[in-house]
Amino acid sequence: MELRDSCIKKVEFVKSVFSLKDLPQEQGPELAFAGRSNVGKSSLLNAIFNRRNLVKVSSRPGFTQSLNFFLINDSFYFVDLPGYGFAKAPKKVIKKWQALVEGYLRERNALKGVVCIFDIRRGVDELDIALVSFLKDINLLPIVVFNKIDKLSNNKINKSLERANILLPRLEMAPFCLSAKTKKGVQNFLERAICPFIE
Ligand SMILES: Nc1nc2c(ncn2[C@@H]2O[C@H](COP(=O)(O)OP(=O)(O)O)[C@@H](O)[C@H]2O)c(=O)[nH]1
Ligand SMILES: [Mg+2]
Repeated sequence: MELRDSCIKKVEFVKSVFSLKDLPQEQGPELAFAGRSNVGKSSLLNAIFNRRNLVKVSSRPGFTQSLNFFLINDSFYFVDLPGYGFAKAPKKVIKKWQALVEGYLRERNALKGVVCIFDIRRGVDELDIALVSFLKDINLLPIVVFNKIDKLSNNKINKSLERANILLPRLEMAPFCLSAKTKKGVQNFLERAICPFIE
């Protein structure tokens, strides 16, 4: 599928990885996508892939524990990380999530940045802040995205953003506000955050 007006010309789902030993061989610069379950991570990936349902969108948060690898333009991976912060997840599930995601983030040399997706209505909480801080600690670039702006007025979006800016550690790249649903802000995010990274 050729995408028009996008640096993403070709997308191919490669594999789901449940264990670090099954990681695919490293390609060009890799970008991962992280966020709390239900923030719209899969929806955002579909939006930037310009595909309706390549990435499964769930109405209910699941306990999916895999890293999902998408090969872009035959040359690098985008990686959909399992969502974090299930209130009801068993301790064993959380431990496994941590080992898989933390191991991947720490050890993957091709990985250059992590898109951190938050819900503009909720702002950021301690888990979100811990994620961004951890990425900075291990020298990965956090790219912060606030999704679901279609749910708030501009005034409320600005207030939520101001508060998040105070709570988050200093960012090299200003946060992006967008809606994976209406696609507002997606083109800007693609052009400023994604395309420079892969070109
Ligand atoms: N209103 C609104 N709903 C969204 C947006 N993005 C995702 N959703 C909805 O949020 C729910 C979770 O989306 P999904 O992409 O599966 O989230 P994930 O768990 O982070 O991968 C689904 O019902 C989506 O339709 C958005 O920008 N605006
Ligand atoms: Mg998802």
